[in-house]
Amino acid sequence: MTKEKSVTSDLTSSLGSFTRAVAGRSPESSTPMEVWSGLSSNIVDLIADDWEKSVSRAATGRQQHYFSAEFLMGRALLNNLTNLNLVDTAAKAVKAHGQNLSDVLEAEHDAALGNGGLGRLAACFLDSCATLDLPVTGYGILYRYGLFKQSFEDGFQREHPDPWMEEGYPFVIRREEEARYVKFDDLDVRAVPYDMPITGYGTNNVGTLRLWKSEPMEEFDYDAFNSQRFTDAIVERERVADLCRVLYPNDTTYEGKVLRVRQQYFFVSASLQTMVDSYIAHHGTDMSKFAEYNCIQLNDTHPVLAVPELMRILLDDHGMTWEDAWDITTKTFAYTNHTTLTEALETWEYSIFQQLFGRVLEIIAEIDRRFRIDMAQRGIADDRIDFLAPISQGRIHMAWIACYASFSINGVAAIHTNILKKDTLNDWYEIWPEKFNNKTNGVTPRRWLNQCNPRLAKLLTKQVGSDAWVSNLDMLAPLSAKAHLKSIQKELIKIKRANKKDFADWIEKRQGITINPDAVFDVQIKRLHEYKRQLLNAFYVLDRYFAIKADPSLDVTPSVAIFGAKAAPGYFRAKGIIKLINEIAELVNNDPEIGDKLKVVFIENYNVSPAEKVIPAADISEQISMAGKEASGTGNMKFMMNGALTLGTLDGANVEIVDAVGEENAYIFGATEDELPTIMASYDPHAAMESTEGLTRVVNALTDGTLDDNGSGMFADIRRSLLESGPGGSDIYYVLGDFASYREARDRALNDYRDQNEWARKCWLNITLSGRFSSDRTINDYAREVWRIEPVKK
Ligand code: 475
Repeated sequence: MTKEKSVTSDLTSSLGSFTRAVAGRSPESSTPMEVWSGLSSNIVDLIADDWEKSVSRAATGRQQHYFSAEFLMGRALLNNLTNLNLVDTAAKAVKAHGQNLSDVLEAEHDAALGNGGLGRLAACFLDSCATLDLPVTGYGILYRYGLFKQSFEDGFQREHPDPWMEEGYPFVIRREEEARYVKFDDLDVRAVPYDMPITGYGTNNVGTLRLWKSEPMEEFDYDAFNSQRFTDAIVERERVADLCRVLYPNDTTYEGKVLRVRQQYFFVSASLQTMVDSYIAHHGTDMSKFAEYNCIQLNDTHPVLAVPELMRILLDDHGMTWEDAWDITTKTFAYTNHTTLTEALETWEYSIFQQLFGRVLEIIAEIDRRFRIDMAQRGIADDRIDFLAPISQGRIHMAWIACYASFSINGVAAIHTNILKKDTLNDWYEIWPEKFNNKTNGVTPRRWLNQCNPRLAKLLTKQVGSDAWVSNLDMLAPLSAKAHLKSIQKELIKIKRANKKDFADWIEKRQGITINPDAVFDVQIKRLHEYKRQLLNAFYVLDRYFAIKADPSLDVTPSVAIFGAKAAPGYFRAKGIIKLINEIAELVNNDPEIGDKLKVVFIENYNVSPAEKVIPAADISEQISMAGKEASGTGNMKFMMNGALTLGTLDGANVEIVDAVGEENAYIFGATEDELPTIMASYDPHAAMESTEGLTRVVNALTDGTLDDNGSGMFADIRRSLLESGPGGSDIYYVLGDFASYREARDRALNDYRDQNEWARKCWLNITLSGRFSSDRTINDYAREVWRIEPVKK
């Protein structure tokens, strides 16, 4: 037998065994879900030994720990098969059992343990750390329900629970013996870790994501169960299970829920305990070198309770002095900020901390007391000290604790870091400029190119001469010189057309909408937020609709406006915008006079796996936030890698994308971040509307009967947000002001698309010049400049 044949037959036979064990019947008569479970278990079996070795190798030297309340992992099976180079073998093995690999892959639930950008970034980072052989472990929460499932009813968003693990999930392993106890003043819980292996590409190194689950201290409270209090005992058990039951569905907004702060303390306390225990096991009980061996990255402020918790452990469990403990703590933590929106700033009511963890609050109070003395000695004015103190106005300020205790503070794109320095965190920057640094985000080219776009991956591999670009994306740069070649352009056009056909088939099957693969696919996928300006996009579509209606002979480039977005369940206006887009879709898609000229698609229940379908099919990438508001964006990078052109403002990482490809290879519009303060000071949205041709007609459509919000008042609210003055109004995201410039840029892009070869040339430049947006580059920067860790030698 040749090697390949024997590998296939091995996997065929083991897949049979694993599936039988899971399903209790032959793989031939199992459901795709059962075969998925069998194959996934089989994969864990294949990586188990490498995983074990990687974990023990990492434990001896300096390690990095990534603390995050969110990890938006998506699906795992295909990712692991790709990393292990087993996709073809698995396809054959599955087929040998009368099943089909793509059905099996489609059976997998997304692990949606995150809201959006921040959570997905954490997932990309873990992929890069594993691929780069870096000793990094992720720590988070095993939410029983991931981000809600979205459905549309009459065009309104409805939320449903997402019990993603209920059918079993072989990629997390319960580590009973590693359980820890976490104490609250009113509740003690057991924290049980579930470890997920993170395979890397082209390496035997396997990283770990440790997700904590809360359980009752004792399996049964026998006294209670044996007495009249049986139901009370059950209720108590459930109170503990509640702790990690649900992921809070807010993106870039803060909600002061007691359960949320419990979740935060729960996972950081358990994680620190295992880190400290591992340190002692390898380096002894002298804690003085803790920060030499351990560094913790705080993914925004959600894990900031780790600061007082590490102090507590060092003071109370290890008898250290305050000065020594503080010295170690401030050498351990590094903090990443992900948003400058004020509504995201995490502050907690003092009384909540009093109720939950008195000792931690005592420590925060001592940090506060010493902070005030420290600042006074630096000659800082009293009112400024009070503003920056960990405790002020009866609240605990998590970002201030993070800034004070961390040795590194970073933003996630150049423009964002500059805004932190000059504005959001300016006071801190003036005291400690050396703490500040920029780490522009990146995305993993494994999932977001190699895996989701196999046709393009094949072309790149052919052009590079090997698949080495998959773990070194800069290798694509020299290929940019081929952009002018007709042969390259032709192949690229063919690939994009095939991807668009795949997406059209997928969406037709999923939602019953027919779209033409020859139309321009114009895509905006991201959380629904006013600052991201999906409304601007929707207004363009309406305006275009009216223009075609007014002149049916208008020569337009056929296009499909594709949206994907979830709104926070309590965010009324964002839900109104979802309803609006669905109503526009209803109007446009059912008008025979419009036909293929314009279509609107709203991808229901947008998540990681639908993103993997639509990104390779996109022609235009909508990145249209009000300048200064989007910290970075990471979708913009995924589109670029897959050969879509950016239609965007000079915001977040768009600035660096344009810097990489040149302004002539993107469509940039709108007011810039430095212009906006002056503009907004005298901005009159009414005047902007009236002076922009067609815009009044569009805005009126909200309330003149053209569109129906079923009496919800949502569309009147949207109109108010633009035209009324005062809070909640005044068009604070400058939608009407930027409309003319946006329309011009989008029209120009649609027109340029007609020259297919020229368009393909630009796409090729975007693809080949996307190297710096690989999360491998980002992680190498963190590893060298912040974490100071080295790849672990094998
Ligand atoms: C930015 N989430 C993107 C991305 O850096 C950026 C905040 C509070 C509570 C819950 N979730 C959040 C965020 O702030 C967030 O996702 N921010 C995003 O982080 C990665 O690319 O511009 O909006």
